[in-house]
Amino acid sequence: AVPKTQKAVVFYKNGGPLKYETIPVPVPKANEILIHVLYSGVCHTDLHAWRGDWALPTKLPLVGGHEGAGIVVAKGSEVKNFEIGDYAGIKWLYSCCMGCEYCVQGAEPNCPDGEYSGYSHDGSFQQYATADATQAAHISKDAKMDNVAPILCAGVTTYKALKTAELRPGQWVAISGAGGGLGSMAVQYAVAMGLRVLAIDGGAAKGDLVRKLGAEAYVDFTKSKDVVKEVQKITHGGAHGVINVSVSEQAINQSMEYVRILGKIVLVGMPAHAKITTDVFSHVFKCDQIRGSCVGNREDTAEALDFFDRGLISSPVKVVGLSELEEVFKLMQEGQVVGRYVLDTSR
Ligand code: 8ID
Ligand code: ZN
Repeated sequence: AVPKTQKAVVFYKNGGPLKYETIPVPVPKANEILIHVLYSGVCHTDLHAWRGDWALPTKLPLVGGHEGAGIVVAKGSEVKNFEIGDYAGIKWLYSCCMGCEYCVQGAEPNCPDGEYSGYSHDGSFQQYATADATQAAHISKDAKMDNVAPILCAGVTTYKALKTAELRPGQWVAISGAGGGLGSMAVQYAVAMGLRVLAIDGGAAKGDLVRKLGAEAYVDFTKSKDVVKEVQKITHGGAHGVINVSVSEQAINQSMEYVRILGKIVLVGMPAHAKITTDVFSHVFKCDQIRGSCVGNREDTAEALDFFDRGLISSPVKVVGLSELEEVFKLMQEGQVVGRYVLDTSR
């Protein structure tokens, strides 16, 4: 039976206390499923949301989280695509209108009427969360729940970002911020897609991780005298594509310099108030392209999960209790998270 109350992490103002408290279990609307969230990844977006880093305001009070993996325990009257007992995932895109010009061409994350889990709709930092059944992810019964959780945002997002870069097997992709949550997924999807990976991040622990995940080269931005020159040297002329998943304006601007002639710069990480500056002359002469990439649609989600199901992606997770979210945010703020933290909602 579904309980009436549950544990959640709630904040009442941006940057305010993160309260581990007892709140009511939400009741699913006609279009929703109720998911018993077993594990939730902690994405840097959750930290941005709590701090209020972006121009887009969050709902308040808010239960954050958008990488939730769990079991369907109840469903609304209109739901046809999930049964009780199915495994389901909570993604960043809670819902979209499905009818606008962007939705109809599959650009669901770009819907102007989109709602976001853990941002405008209470998310996965609670034991029971509601999800719009159309957007909720279908998770295989064979999946390990703590490992599959990071696929729902970090995996989907980096897989889609790599598609957005339109690279060919054998080309170099630089992944800036490679040792973090998104980065450690990006390295593996890139390898699985036949790309050569140059990873950029800071410190020996992240270097060890990205090499283990298949990166051919590692540039440590805390040690390198000149990141741009080093990347250009290793790749013999610059990376064909760059996936920017760092939370650093400087790193993003460096990628404009070390990208190869005709290369593609994909923007994914969103440091607060960051601007990209580019020299028009070199932009024109290089004919490089800057492209934004925002999570993925339902098809990207199913494909990203399929790579995981086939054993091509392993999640470098550390599991801690839901009650420890504040400590995870602290480590993340300091750039100390290697791979992904996943919260066990039972403790
Ligand atoms: O759809 C999207 N576009 C999307 C989806 C999910 C997340 C965007 N994001 C955004 C988040 O909001 C955040 O801004 O992507 C960014 C990264 O999220 P994350 O991977 O969850 O964060 P993390 O685990 O903290 O990893 C960030 C890494 O960047 C490194 C850090 O060391 C860390 O490993 N980094 C930093 I900070 N400065 C760097 C630099 N100068 C750097 N790496 C290289 N060079
Ligand atoms: Zn995320």
